[in-house]
Amino acid sequence: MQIVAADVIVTSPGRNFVTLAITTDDGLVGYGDATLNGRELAVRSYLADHVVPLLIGRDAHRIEDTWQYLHRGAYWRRGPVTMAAIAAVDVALWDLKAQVAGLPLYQLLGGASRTGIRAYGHASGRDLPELLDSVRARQDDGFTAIRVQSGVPGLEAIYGISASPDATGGLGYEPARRHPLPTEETWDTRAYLRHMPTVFDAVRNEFGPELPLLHDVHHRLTPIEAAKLGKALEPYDLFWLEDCTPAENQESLRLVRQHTTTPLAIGEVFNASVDYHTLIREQLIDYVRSAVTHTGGITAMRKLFDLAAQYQIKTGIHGPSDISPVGMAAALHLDLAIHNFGIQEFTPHSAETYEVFRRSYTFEDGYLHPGEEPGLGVTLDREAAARFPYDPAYLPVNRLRDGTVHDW
Ligand code: KDG
Ligand code: MG
Repeated sequence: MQIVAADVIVTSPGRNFVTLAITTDDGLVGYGDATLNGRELAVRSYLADHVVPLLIGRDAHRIEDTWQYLHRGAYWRRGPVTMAAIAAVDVALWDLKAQVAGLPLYQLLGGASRTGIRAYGHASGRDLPELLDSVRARQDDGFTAIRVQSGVPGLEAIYGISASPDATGGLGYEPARRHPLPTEETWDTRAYLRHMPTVFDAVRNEFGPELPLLHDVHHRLTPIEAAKLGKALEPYDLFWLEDCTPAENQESLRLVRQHTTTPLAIGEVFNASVDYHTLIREQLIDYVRSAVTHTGGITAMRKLFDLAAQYQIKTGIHGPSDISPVGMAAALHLDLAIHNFGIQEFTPHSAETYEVFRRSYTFEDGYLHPGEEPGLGVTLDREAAARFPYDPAYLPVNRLRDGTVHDW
């Protein structure tokens, strides 16, 4: 099975996506997601200029060899652009192998370990009444686990709550704004730390003790601030507290862990398993948050998850709207097959996105399933994609009240 073509397709059906389509001499096409929010064209160039020429003529069955060839062969390792590019090649090759086998991809990963993939949805509100309505709306959608993000009095905009209605008319999640320059937000740690326990108190009072609740701090706290928040939220029994500190300082999680039993999830900005070495070996986290799209594809994620499993650490694959349906499908095949599955983030895409990407995965009664089509079960309609040309969009930048740039 020889690779005869590899095309990088950048399309913007509601938001920007980068997709790699690998064609074989049998006429099969495999897809991989290489979307890097706000830096899409860097990955397009990495793929088109430096990877595609190396793929032509290669045996598409040699997945591990191709992964190592692109990783070790580049000499320059890791980094989000490189690892998103390698991920796209890897997922496209797994898609092809499963299509040739006539099996859904999860069967090649060991088969199903469960009947469905529990997903968590996003609830958000600028104030409490709006947030409580949003939690109800997610329950009506079928979600049985819900991430809670709330506005903070005195702060105009904050991560997790869109400044404007989304594609579906609701107060959406999408943080990337179509603007030539990033928008700016203001951050106040003390106001946030004071407010969040009151939010979870209200949500627990309204919805009772059973509903699993999650929260994303989005890298904004120091270790001691994160420890304080984890401790303050203990009475509300969170499923997880996500990215409580800028996690690249792995050792800082020792301090957080020492002070709180609130479960911790980290890793959506990581792109290699070495980013987790201390976190996993010292059991400083409970959930690994990498995206298949950003962490080297199925080949690398499988190894990472197997390492985590030995330390009773589970998975919570990153699944925001900037992971395309191709990246989402790759996550679902892994989720179904691995033993140490925890939960899957799921933010349904817009109708325009689903015009471009035809998918076999389903969401029903709170559970996702990748479907039974051979391969990944997602294809891209090139004519539809061409109707939505690339449109620059950036994630916001965060500043403290005195103007200092802060983690967003
Ligand atoms: O591109 C950035 C988003 O993917 C990120 O902000 C989403 O934190 C996120 C989440 O947990 O989904
Ligand atoms: Mg997050």
